[in-house]
Amino acid sequence: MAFQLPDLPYAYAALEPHIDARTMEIHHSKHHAGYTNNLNAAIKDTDLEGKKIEDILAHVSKHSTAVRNNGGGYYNHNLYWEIMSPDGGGEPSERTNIYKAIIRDFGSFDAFKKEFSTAGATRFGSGWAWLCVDKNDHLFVSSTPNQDNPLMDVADKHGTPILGMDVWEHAYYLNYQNRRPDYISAFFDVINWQAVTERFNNANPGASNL
Ligand code: MN3
Repeated sequence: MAFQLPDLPYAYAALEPHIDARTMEIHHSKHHAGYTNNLNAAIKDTDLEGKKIEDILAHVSKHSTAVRNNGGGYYNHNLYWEIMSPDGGGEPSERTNIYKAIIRDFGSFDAFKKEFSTAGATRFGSGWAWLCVDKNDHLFVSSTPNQDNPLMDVADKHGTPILGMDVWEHAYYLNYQNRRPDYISAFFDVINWQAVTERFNNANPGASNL
């Protein structure tokens, strides 16, 4: 079974005015579709066919550059669409495990927001900023170049990503041109904290003890 481009969980225009419909349409129907098709082509008739994307990424150093770039692009965008919502933004509810963990590991929501925003703003060229769960069930912020991510064995910091922000120019240039910080600010207005806390709970067996 080849990897499938997922439908967006909302309309292309749903995240306006924060992220414009044309950017969303090109990003999903051209860029994400391209990564999906190129990943399928790269693994066709190899022993990677039929494997879970997480398992492919965990050993990506053994595979081709095409698998690394397109496998990362496929996974990263699946996550990106899911952790945004037209009903998103603000801060997670104080009752949620993700809120409690952010306070525990960053001190305050604002401190987390600053670290995550800086990770995205200072990523040179194209890449991603991440909020991840490490093997000790603690949160950390990191950033990766190109379509790498923290699941990959080539990543500087390993963890399970639960929030990812695309800072490639294709994610914002039509509306924000070179103003990446304005896009980062707008991204915080569409974060689906319910989806992030669900990912946190799934990544972190100890979440119920918070
Ligand atoms: Mn992208």
